[in-house]
Amino acid sequence: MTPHTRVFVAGGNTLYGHALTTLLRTEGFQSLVGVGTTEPDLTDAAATDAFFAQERPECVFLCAGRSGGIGLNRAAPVELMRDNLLTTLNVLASAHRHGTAKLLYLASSCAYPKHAAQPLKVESLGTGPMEPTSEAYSTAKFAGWKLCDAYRREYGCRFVTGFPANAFGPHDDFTPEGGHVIPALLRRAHDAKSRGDAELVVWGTGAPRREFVYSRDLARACLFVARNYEGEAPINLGGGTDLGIADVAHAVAEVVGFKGPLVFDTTKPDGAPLKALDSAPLLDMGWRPESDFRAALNETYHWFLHHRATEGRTHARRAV
Ligand code: GFB
Repeated sequence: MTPHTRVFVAGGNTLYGHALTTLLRTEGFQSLVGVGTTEPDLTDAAATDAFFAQERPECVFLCAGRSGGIGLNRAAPVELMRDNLLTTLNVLASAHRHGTAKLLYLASSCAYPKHAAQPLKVESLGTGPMEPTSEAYSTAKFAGWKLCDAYRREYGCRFVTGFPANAFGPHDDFTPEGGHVIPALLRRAHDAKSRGDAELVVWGTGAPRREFVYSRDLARACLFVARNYEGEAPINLGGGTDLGIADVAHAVAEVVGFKGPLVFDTTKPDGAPLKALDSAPLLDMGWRPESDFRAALNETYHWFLHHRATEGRTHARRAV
């Protein structure tokens, strides 16, 4: 990859996509295609193919496809699965047809078996049932990985799949019902403080643990993999911070300045008990995360404060 490589961040208006586009610009990439409104509707096969025929991207980061937290996965499994299957099918087909040299597909850690040994190794993929609350979406992401693999085996395409840890950061979905735990709690803690609420409601028991990666670190890991990884096996994109949900909620309350007690709503699902990735292959190649969790949480909250006016019109990661 050189600064003149034609790069397409498919799903540029997502959490991952914004972080990647910002990083690529910072790194001096001058030939980004399909940025902003020039990105076609990737659920439309003809529009996607016309875009690839015209722009002929040499490197593609496939971050497209709607996603959301445990609440959205329960509320809209059809929309999430369809959107991810369609965008992935169309982008992979056009990338192959128009000679994209390298493609990194971003799957999801929820595609791992719910009770696989932790930390999660890629070898455990497909060895057991997935977490039911997000099964439709996870199945689409699993299928995306398998399709990348099939293109590699049948046509020799350099299509690599990355499995990110739970990411957070600027441009996330901060809606209280649809967002992932960190943006949703930041929003709810902010609203609770503004209203003077006595307590902050946290979903579930607070006992589950998650590995969190800041979107800026994830973008750096994606670029590192695009530049340096040619393996056939998928690769975990973690190296983040492993935390209990109750601890996350306390950190969020402190960052927002909410002083009241946390109340755990156990009528809401906990989801998988633990999701930590084994990212040794990536770390052994020399990549390292740079962000401090607390500082990243602070930055994310301040981005939210600055952008909350536009929050209703957020990007692909929105409630259906
Ligand atoms: O972030 P989250 O929805 O992702 O939930 P998952 C993580 C944990 O936070 C769960 C708890 O145990 C939730 O019960 N939690 C507490 C909350 N308060 C809240 C809240 O206000 N909102 C949310 N959303 N959670 C997702 C999958 O599962 O992981 C997605 O559903 C995707 O498809 C994503 O794969 C990476 O890790 O549980």
